[in-house]
This record gives sequence, C-alpha cells and structure tokens, in this order.
Amino acid sequence: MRALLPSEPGDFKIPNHAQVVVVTGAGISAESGLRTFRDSNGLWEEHPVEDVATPEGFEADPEMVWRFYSQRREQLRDCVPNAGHDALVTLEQRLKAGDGSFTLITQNVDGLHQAAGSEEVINIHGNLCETKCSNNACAQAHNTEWDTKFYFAHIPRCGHCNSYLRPAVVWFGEMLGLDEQRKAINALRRCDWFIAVGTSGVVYPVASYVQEARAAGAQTLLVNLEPSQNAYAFHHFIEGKSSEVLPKLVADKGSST
Ligand code: BJW
Repeated sequence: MRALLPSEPGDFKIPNHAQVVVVTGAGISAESGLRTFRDSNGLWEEHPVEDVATPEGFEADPEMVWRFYSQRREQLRDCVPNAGHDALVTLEQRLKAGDGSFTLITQNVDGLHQAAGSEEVINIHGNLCETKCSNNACAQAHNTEWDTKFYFAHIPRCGHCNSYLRPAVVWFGEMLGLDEQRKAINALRRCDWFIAVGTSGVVYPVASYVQEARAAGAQTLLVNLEPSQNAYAFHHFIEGKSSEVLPKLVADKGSST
C-alpha cells in the first residue's frame, strides 16, 4: 500500500471553474460538539452499532433505538456550524460565481451544512430530524408532524398503517435513497476535484466514491485527523482539524486559469 505524504492546505489552488465534489463525515461536526461514531468516546461506545443502526436492532428494541436518536436530537438543538462548515459555503459561492460547480455529499444526518448555508447538499444517509414509517410498503412514508420530537417513553405509530415510526436515517443493510445516489454518481462522474473531510472511509458505498472520482480524472484530497481506511486511494492527504484546514484550503489564492 502506498504511503501518503501529508500536504499543506496552501499547496492547493482550487480554480473558480473547477467541478468540485466534497464528501463529509462525522469529523466535520466534531468541533460543533457532536460525537463521531468510531473515535474514542464515539457514539457507539455505549451502544453497539448492530443494536442501534440496523433494522434488526430497531425490531428487537424500538424503545432503546428511539432513546438513542432522541438523545442525539436533543444534543443537536445546542449545536451550530463551525468554521469547517462555513468554509464549504465560501467554496460553493466562489465556484458558483465563477464557471465552476459544487456538490456536497454528506454522510452526516445533523443538517449543519444546510444551517451554515450550503445549498447543493445530498443527505446520503438521511436526516436525524425527519421521521418515517418503519413499514417500507406503507404509502405514508414520511410524517413531518413527528419530525424533531423526542421519544423517551412511548413510540409514535404511523397514522396510516399503525406500524412504528422511526428516524429517517439509513441503517446498515438498507439501500441508500435512489435519488440521492443518482445525484451523487452524476456529480462524481463529472468532477475534477474530490475532497473527503472527516470520515473514516469504512462505510460503503460512500467509501468507494473516491474511486469514482479518480475514474473521472479528478484530483483527490483527504482532510482528516488521521489517514482513513481508504486513504490509499487518494492523491493527497492534509492532516488536521477540518475547522483549521478547510478555511485555508478554500481561500481564493489569486486568479485561476
Ligand atoms: C476529524 C475531526 C476533525 C474527527 N477534523 N477529522 C462493500 C464492502 C463491504 C461492505 C459493504 C459494501 N457495500 C455495502 C456494504 C455494507 C455496509 C458497509 O459499508 N459495511 C462496512 C462497515 C463494512 N453498507 C451499508 O449497509 C449501506 N447500504 C448499502 O450499501 O445498501 C446496499 C447493500 C446492503 C448490504 C450489503 C451490500 C449492499 C448503508 C450504510 C448506512 C450507514 N449508516 C450510518 C448510520 C446513520 C444513522 C445515524 O447517524 O445513526 O451512517 S453508520 C455511520 O457511519 C453513519 C456515518 O454516516 C457513517 C460513516 O461514519 P463517518 O462519518 O466516517 O464517522 P467516523 O466516526 O467513522 O469517522 C470520523 C472521522 O473523522 C475519523 O477518521 C476521525 O479521525 C475524523 N475526525 N474529528 C477532521 N475535527
């Protein structure tokens, strides 16, 4: 496996006409006070992943799963975007003002990119503050009345088919949204810069997006505290906190060709 030499954010100049795809993970929200999944003190330290992030876990103990997501909904109320989120807004605006394009594919379900002002966002793993029916065959897929509420005692039921309602996130073994996947692949196939930020690179299909981007001929950059599991697939690695690296990386470094 090829060892990646760390680069500096100042080494890169993203031109205003670039076609950029950014993929983000839990690391970008860490400095807003949200726990990541796999780091020490991560979300799954007290809750094994198979108990809270699979349809089987929900079927076995829906009360426990709702408690887990209700706590996260509560914690999210106090969080605001950080300088990493803001930097991606700056990049999007700069590219849109030039001839470039920008697509942000986020694995995060916290909505902080939208809160910061990002516009072209694909929520590839769903949304923590949306609620849907757990019965895939139910016509009443979404019930906005239940969004953002907390359920520590009783579990809400679908008004249409009476099945339990569940958080509208993508669990292991479930298909990602078709519309979201189609938009992501379209953007990846035409990108010339691909930047992954704050993700461990272990969860598929998103972990393979770097290869899609490389097949399109893109320059690929990883911004993370440490080399991710799929770091070998990237051209460049910038080691550091996203809130410090991204503002320097996206700064307009003069006229572009
Ligand atoms: C910082 C930082 C700072 C910290 N600055 N950095 C191919 C091969 C093998 C398996 C599969 C495969 N294709 C599909 C699978 C199965 C499975 C999978 O990937 N399994 C692997 C784990 C082995 N994938 C699926 O099931 C997906 N569905 C699917 O593919 O359907 C078709 C299919 C199904 C079954 C078989 C085959 C095909 C669905 C995946 C859904 C993932 N859902 C979750 C939960 C969402 C709800 C919730 O929030 O609770 O999404 S899992 C969890 O992991 C969450 C995250 O979005 C995702 C990624 O985590 P992320 O963001 O990378 O966080 P961490 O904690 O892992 O990493 C944080 C990083 O940040 C660290 O590296 C830190 O160092 C860094 N960091 N502070 C910069 N300040």
